[in-house]
Amino acid sequence: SKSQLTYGARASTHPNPLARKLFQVAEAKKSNVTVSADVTSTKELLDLADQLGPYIAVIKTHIDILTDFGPQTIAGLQALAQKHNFLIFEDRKFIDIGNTVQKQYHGGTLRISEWAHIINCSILPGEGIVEALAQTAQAMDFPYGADRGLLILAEMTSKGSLATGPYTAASVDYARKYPSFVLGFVSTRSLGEVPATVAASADEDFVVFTTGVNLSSTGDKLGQQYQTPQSAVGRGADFIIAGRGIYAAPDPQEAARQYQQQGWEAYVARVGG
Ligand code: BMP
Repeated sequence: SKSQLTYGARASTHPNPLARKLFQVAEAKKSNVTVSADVTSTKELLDLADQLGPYIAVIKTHIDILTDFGPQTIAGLQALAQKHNFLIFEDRKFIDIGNTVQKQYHGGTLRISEWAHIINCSILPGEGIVEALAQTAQAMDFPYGADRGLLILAEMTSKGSLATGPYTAASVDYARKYPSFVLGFVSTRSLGEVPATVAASADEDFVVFTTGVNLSSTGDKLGQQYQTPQSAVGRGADFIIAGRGIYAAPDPQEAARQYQQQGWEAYVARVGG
């Protein structure tokens, strides 16, 4: 699998422009950290993005938990993404019929397609959800169409998750059918070994984002289950996603630095550095 290759090598050969950009950012900043900035006001979100910006490759938002979302939220995030060279991932988890998700992705109150480089979806509705979101991205004016990508939520970290077995295998099938829009997966491990129906192409290189990463806890009271950066990267994570482990730490900047260092060391070990 391509996970033995360096980010730099994957950046130079990947067919998808946004995947190339992701790997370039990781390489340039020596960071595979995505911070899950699950705070509830624009000020907290922007302060966190500015403070942690130097140490992260991607910021993951739940934009609908903000109490004061507005144009200033987006303008602020975009300016900080430029300033610190990180990408924006809106964790909206689209899950509906094609006609509805197109309206949720493009326009509406949140205008997600205008600012989120990366989005994700559940495949419970079937293959049509991937096709619908891909259509919306492709219809956007240059340069946005080329700068948008989807992660399929192929597994979940919560206790008793039903996203397993044939569901996870179908996620791989859909990713293989829409390679120009699907960057890869949100999953707890690389999915190369999953018995999917659609065969892999020779240049297949899915990007794996792994949530549920925490250095000091094994879970929460609501069923969250954690693994460490070492474990996640060892199992195939290209980008490790940490929320409370970073933003709820006594010193979030110091925590981000620590996750960056550990995530990077695990990556270097994986590629044989
Ligand atoms: P924390 O590290 O604080 O547990 O946050 C995890 C983040 O990742 C949350 O934003 C959650 O919505 C998201 N997430 C997850 O925890 N497990 C999944 O399977 C998928 C997710 O998107």
